[in-house]
Amino acid sequence: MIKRTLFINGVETRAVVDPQSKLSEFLRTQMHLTGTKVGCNKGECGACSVILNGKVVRACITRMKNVKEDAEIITIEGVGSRENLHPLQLAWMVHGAAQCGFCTPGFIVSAVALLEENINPTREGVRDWFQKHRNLCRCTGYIPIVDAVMDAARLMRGEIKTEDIWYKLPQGAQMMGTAYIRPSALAKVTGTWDFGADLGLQLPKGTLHAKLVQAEVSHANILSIDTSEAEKMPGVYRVLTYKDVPGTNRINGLAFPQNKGDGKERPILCDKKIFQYGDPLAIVLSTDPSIAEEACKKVKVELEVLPAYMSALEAMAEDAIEIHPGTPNVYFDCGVIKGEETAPIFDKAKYTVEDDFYVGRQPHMPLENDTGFSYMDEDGKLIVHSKSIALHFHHLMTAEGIGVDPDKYVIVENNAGGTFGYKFSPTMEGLLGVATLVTKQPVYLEFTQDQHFAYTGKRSPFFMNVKFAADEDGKLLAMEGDFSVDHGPYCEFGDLLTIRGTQFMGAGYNIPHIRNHGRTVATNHEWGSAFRGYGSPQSLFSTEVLIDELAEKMGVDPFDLRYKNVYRPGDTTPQGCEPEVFCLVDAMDKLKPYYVEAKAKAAEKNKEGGEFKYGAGVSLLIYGAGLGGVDTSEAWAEITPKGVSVGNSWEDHGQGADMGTLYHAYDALMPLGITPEQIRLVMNDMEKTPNSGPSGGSRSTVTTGNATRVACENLVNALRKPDGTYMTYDEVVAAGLPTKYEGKWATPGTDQDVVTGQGDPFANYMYGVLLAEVKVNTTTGKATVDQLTIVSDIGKIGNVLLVEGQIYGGLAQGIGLALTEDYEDIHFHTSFTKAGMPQIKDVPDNIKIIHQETERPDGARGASGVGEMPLSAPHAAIVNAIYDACGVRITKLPALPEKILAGLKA
Ligand code: MCN
Ligand code: FES
Ligand code: FES
Repeated sequence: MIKRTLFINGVETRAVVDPQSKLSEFLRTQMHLTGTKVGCNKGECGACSVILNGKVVRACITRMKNVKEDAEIITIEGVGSRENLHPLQLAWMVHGAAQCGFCTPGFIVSAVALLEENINPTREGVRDWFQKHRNLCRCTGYIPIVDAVMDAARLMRGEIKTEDIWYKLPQGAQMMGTAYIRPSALAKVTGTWDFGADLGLQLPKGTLHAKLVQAEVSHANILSIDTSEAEKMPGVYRVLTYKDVPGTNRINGLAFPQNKGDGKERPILCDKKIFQYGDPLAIVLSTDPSIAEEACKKVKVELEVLPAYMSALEAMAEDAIEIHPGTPNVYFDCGVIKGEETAPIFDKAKYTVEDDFYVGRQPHMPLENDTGFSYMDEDGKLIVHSKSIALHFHHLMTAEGIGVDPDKYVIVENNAGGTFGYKFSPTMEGLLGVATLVTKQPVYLEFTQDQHFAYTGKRSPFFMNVKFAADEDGKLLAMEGDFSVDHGPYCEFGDLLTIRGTQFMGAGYNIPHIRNHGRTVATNHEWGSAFRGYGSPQSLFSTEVLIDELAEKMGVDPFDLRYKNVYRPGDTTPQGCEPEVFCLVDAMDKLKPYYVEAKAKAAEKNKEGGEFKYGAGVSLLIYGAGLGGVDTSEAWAEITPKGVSVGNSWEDHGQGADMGTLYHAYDALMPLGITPEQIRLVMNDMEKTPNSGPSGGSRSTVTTGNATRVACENLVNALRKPDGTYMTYDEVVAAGLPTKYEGKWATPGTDQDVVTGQGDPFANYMYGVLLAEVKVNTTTGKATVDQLTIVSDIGKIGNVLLVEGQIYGGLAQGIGLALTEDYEDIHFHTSFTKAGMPQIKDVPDNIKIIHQETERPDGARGASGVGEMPLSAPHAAIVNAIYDACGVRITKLPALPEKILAGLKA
């Protein structure tokens, strides 16, 4: 131990610390300053940034022995308070620069040091600073963050005042369509928004820490698991294996009836087999996490290692054994049969084009690792807190496996530091549930970054072969497709994902005749979970690159070829139904001048010669809002003495469910004349909030937004008096009327037929057209995105900050998907850097968003969703631009420098 006198946020403190401990641990656990977050815990993300003696340091890689006597430390708690915000905190709120908010304290602290050094930085100077200090953000695409720093600097220089930038809702105005600041922003910028690990530190004394024994091979039969040594270790409370699980020990993957398996192949704790690297084999429990960790090493596992099939193609080989004995590795098939037989059309068509495509295992990389905890409440209910974005699904999927009475089981969503879809699957709910149900003790479990990479789902790779046939004018006549989806060993939502392939290959264009066939394949790679875009980034990549190939073959401009074929009245989607609106022609008209300019600019620069080649590429961006078929949601509204409480389970990854709920509620409650501050949001606790469905499929605005509006309207209608005024809370109670009213919503739509793919699955779609401008270094092969211009049409905008934040963030993830991101190598792709997450300088500061607001008939007051559209196909525009620049056609992502270089050499 060492003794240190420290000045923390200006307060002199005497601390006794382990010299080997980390500054982040000291601040969080000893000083209870949990505003400092820990993400990677490896020095790569900047979430833990603090100022130490005037310099920004990453507290997770700063050992206490290196924190000198009398050191001055500033954490987010010392930057500003709720009552007295620092200009940076204020500007962060105004610009919507905190989405999930996990990176926010680190960024703000880092920016404080920047502005202390230079109060008048350029935008590029700000970007250089965050690059140098490794501040990563996965949500915002960085642009709102730079905007916030620039405005904070102006505030500090006295050039503008708070009133100039602070959004104030005009009296009597509706909130929808404004830049109203989200309710959680204040807590996020002050470091008081508690995530799972922060709540974990506040759990009662005696809480057990769970550590996992996990598989280190990808496929094996389990011969034995011996926990005796581990159990003998002093301080170990209990070691649990499959034998201790009270329930069926299976997660219910909610398989489609056409699935050849029963969907119950994922064990909570492995019993007979290991199906993938990272599978959990035992849970060690101790009040001391380091003892639990040590004891894990003492658990002996005897295995018979089996061949591991690390791709769909390997698992489909004739001699491959069944990963789940009794269920074929190819366990689900679906397709599209639209119009006439395509073979004769291909025979006769003037132009045909065919290619193979691959979009791989993009990792989600939220800054916050998976974290949760569980306990029995005083009524004997099992309560699990996690990052679930599908509370009611996960309840259904895990209750039987854990062995808990569904009526005595509740899931609560903790504030989440981003999920991007990985938490559409249960991760630790089963493990926590079993640990608490067996021991009756509170249990806390947090994944390290390595565990997070190893035991959370990834984007499922698609292997695709696609063909287009077109007439002499370039009108598309037919499409044929064949694709295999590598979904890892667990089928959860893999069938639905494969159906998405049939919905988005060729989407956006009128293709009268289609034959498409997709199959879902079990492999031993990481299990596939939802990832923002869910099937569209894979599908659209194939057709959005293929259309460029067709244009090249025809000798026409790819923009013009798209323009000729995009949906117009009378046209139909691959599902054979009319799109709900026809907005792509207008969107392309808006983008055209930018495209022409970009092409001219690139040609000009290319004429100058040199190492770099410049190019421009385009793609359509499309996603359907909803789960497919009829999609339902529920909410409630209740009058209280203080105003109105509004309840729903609009799970928040960071996208802004709080703000979405607030504007839907406020506008519906306007007749009551209440202020936004009088609306209390009660969200994401199954004990209190109804089944609003998951926050996936960009469905929540349409479904839960509407359910929330209906609940509030029902309340308003119930309170209306004959003279047109409204009852107060006291009057309602005195009249003996109910105070609480439900709202329900169901989208129209029909499930599509699994074999023919025909139906009308989505009430509405989100559309975009994207222009990417890139440069390629012909010496290194490295491609860089210089500029992006998007025309976005998501119907009516709910909140400008949310929508633009979603678009910037989605596009930034698209840059990663296009150029760097991967989780193919389970032993290498295990950190943000190695897995290719874009830093600020990898994302251009130049992203232009042009809004087109075509009202959606079945939207939420004209709005569709937005979350997934910007990640549906930006990588296709980028890859098309790479081809335009240097003639290298990348069809298998990511477009790493070595692939481009090999293409250049060839
Ligand atoms: N919104 C709006 N106006 C519209 C549509 C939406 O203001 N016309 C706002 C909504 O209020 C919400 C956000 O935009 O705050 C996204 O809304 P919507 O598209 O309806 O999607 P969901 O709320 O269902 O969010 C889920 C979606 C998905 S599926 C993934 S994955 C995703 C995403 O949103 N993961 C995210 N965005 C994310 N953003 C962050 N920061 N972190 C994630 O993990
Ligand atoms: Fe410290 Fe990531 S850099 S948590
Ligand atoms: Fe930056 Fe979520 S707001 S990581």
